[in-house]
Amino acid sequence: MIRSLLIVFILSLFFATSCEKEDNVRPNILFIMSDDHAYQAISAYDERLIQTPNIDRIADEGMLFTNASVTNSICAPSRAVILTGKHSHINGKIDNIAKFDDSQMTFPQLFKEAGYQTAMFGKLHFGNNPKGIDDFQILPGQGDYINPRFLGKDKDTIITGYVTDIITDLTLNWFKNKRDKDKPFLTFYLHKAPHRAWWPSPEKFAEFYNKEFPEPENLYDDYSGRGTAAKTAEMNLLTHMQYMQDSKVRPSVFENMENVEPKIVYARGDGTFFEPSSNSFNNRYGRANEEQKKKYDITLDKISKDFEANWPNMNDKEKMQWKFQRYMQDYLATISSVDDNVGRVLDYLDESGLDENTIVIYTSDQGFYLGEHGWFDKRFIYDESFKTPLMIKWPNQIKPGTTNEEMVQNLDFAQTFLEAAMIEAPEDMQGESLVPLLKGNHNQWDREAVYYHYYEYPSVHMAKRHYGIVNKEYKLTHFYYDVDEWELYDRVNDPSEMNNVYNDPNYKDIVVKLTMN
Ligand code: SGN
Ligand code: CA
Repeated sequence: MIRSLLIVFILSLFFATSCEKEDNVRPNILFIMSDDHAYQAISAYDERLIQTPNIDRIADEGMLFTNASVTNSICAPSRAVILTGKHSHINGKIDNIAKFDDSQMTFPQLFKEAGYQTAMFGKLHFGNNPKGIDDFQILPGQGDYINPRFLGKDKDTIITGYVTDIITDLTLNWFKNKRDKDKPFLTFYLHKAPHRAWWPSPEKFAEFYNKEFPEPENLYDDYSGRGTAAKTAEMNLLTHMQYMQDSKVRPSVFENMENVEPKIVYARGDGTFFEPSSNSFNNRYGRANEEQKKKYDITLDKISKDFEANWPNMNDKEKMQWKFQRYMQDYLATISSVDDNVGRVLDYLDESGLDENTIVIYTSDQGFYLGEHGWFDKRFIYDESFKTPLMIKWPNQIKPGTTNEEMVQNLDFAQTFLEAAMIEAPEDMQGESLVPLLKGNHNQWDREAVYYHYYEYPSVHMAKRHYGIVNKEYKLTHFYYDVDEWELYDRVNDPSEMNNVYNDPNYKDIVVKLTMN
């Protein structure tokens, strides 16, 4: 009797310690996501526009995915796909307007149930009470760059300063002062930058003004090789980008000038229309206090002066060039702040020793056009907005400095994190865990193609509804709703997607094969 009691006692001790151990073993997860961050603007992918040494650290110490994509290239739907592990037509958040049904399962809830502590800081885009999150401070909707308002679990606050710095301060404060050190964490660190209208901090605004950036080869694209959707989209720099709200020419400048802004009426998703007005400048700049305004004014004055002096003599090509440079200066300036701040968080993980057992992910809710095809914005299945940056570091599991070319998607994130944390994923999630790829077991990965579907039309930027299938060699897409047009791109021979070869007899077999898939 005494002997068997002793055995039970020893066994229970063994299980108690091994369970405790297990909790130190389960990895922490830090999910970093920016809003509209093009892979062309991360030096780990492309060094032509900007150096991002801190974001690159994640790739240097981990794995860089060169073929990562989204299932639906628009903000809130992408976030819903990430949280649910389900395509838009299943999770219901098909566009920025549809309501997110928060009675459905999202992966943070599973982490919380499994004993993880969960936190979220920055831009979520929908809802004001993310499920399964213990502690949060999130921007309402799109949020503001300057002196932003945050929704907290208990109260709302307006915090003075620049949004990218503040989101980082909140995240670091949570790590240092609020985190329960006995539990593993799942932390969302979600930047608003570099979303339109690309307001940098005053310091970066000044630093990037006057820098000159190389133009993409197809900046002056006339869309002749494409269908109606590319021709009618309202996201061209020359015809749809606004001097006042985007290029930041002061509203007062326009009082003495006529017919400057391209005439544009934006459609809202609910079928109503609006014209961009000086409010779009004033509401943003107007958030700054006097001290902040003084700093912004130095660069704003230079922009307006340059515009007033030169615009009347510019031809269309020069206007395009002027807008492209202004766009890149501000867009990249906001990214420079993101990079500095990601560096602060990575430094903290290193200094605290947390880095050793923390998976760090850097991604964006989708890609973005930086003048390719003459465009800004996203939405289309064409590469710059279909693809998204993705890099993951996981010490002792991922070989540092590796590159992966598989067709992975944001749909895969939930199952990846669940497997890494040894939590069972629900059967109805639709992605694939990336853990085998992260661990170098490529033979366990057999995906050949991915599915894409964009729904938000008619709406701002007027990108028509379409769905498609993409593999490493081809992209087949169908534009529908108010058109019925098919497009096929040869991704190997025409990587910039300038020529639709759907009707080219040489590609007949490919079309048949992809349509049957
Ligand atoms: C705003 C922007 C658009 C952008 C949408 C959606 N206009 O309407 O350019 O496409 O958000 O962006 S702005 O004048 O308000 O800047 S998303 O990232 O939220 O999907
Ligand atoms: Ca976005």
